[in-house]
Amino acid sequence: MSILVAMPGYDPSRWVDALRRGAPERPVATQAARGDPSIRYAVAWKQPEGLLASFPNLSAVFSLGAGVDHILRDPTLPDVPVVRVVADDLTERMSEYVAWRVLDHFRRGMTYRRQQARAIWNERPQPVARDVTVGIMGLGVLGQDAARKLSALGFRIAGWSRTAKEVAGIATFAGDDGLGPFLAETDVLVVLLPATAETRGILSSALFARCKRRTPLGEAPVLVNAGRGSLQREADILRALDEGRLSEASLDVFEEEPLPASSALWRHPRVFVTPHAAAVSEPEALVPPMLRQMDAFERGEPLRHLVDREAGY
Ligand code: NDP
Ligand code: OXD
Repeated sequence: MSILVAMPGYDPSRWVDALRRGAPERPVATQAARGDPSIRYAVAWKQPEGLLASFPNLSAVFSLGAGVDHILRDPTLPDVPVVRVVADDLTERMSEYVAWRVLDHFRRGMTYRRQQARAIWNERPQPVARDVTVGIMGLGVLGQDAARKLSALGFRIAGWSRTAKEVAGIATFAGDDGLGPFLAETDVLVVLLPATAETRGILSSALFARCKRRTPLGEAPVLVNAGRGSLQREADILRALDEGRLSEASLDVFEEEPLPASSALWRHPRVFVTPHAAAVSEPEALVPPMLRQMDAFERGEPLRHLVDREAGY
């Protein structure tokens, strides 16, 4: 009944310690010999291709994050359940990031920081939140929580998802047909989509061309992407900023991570970069529910927060 922690390139010690503290009876390994029959569960982040397929008694894979693209990209992934993170701790962290970035753009933080650097005293027009619509792409666990919190701050909220939904207080749109009307409402575009074959490259020139030209802030919409880097075409974002299709952007995720030093995004005056840090996975918060799931699974209960491998999230 051993647990393998597979997160190459990252320090696994806090995960291993939390697992050992929470379940001293379960052996925890960071390096398992390929084919080790004692491995029953894998706790994974970007596991090497082929590794999980080698364990004959693997029963389930637990993602270290809410996203699972890093697990599903392995073409040899065995046909076992994949569980993703759904946890208040991670959700709250993401909503903090989203509220921070939306408020900073909305209250003209970038402009005022530039002005301060040059001792410029120049008050800018400021709309109120009730006149501004935040459009959230991805109305799942994270999107809906961010929507509730932004709504409490007074913003109007529009949400876009793959399947139609009704969410109190939110104007909802779904699928290809809903995208145009959703963008027509949106002043600040917040992206909390998973990386799938369908969402790859969605943040492109074609989408920016369908966005509003002017918002209550007087300029083109703002983009905030904390979903995944594969959603965005970075050359298109830079072009949209320079051509006035986007006014500003906050990006937490990138086509290549770490973002290469040569990327123009680092230096663009209207881009705010964070290093995939919007909502970190904290072992102290995430390991206890993982262990409870393992115990429940062994009692014959179904696993929760399972990934739909067909849909890719
Ligand atoms: P969920 O699975 O709960 O929600 C995903 C949402 O995206 C759903 O509303 C889903 O639609 C929608 N969606 C998926 N595919 C499409 C599509 N083709 N068109 C339109 N909508 C689509 O995921 P979470 O909210 O928990 O997490 C979202 C993502 O956030 C993760 O996958 C991960 O990539 C990212 N993330 C980033 C972090 C960071 O630190 N930057 C931290 C944590 C997560 P439907 O409701 O119809 O299924
Ligand atoms: C996640 C992430 O998917 O941190 O949870 O990116």
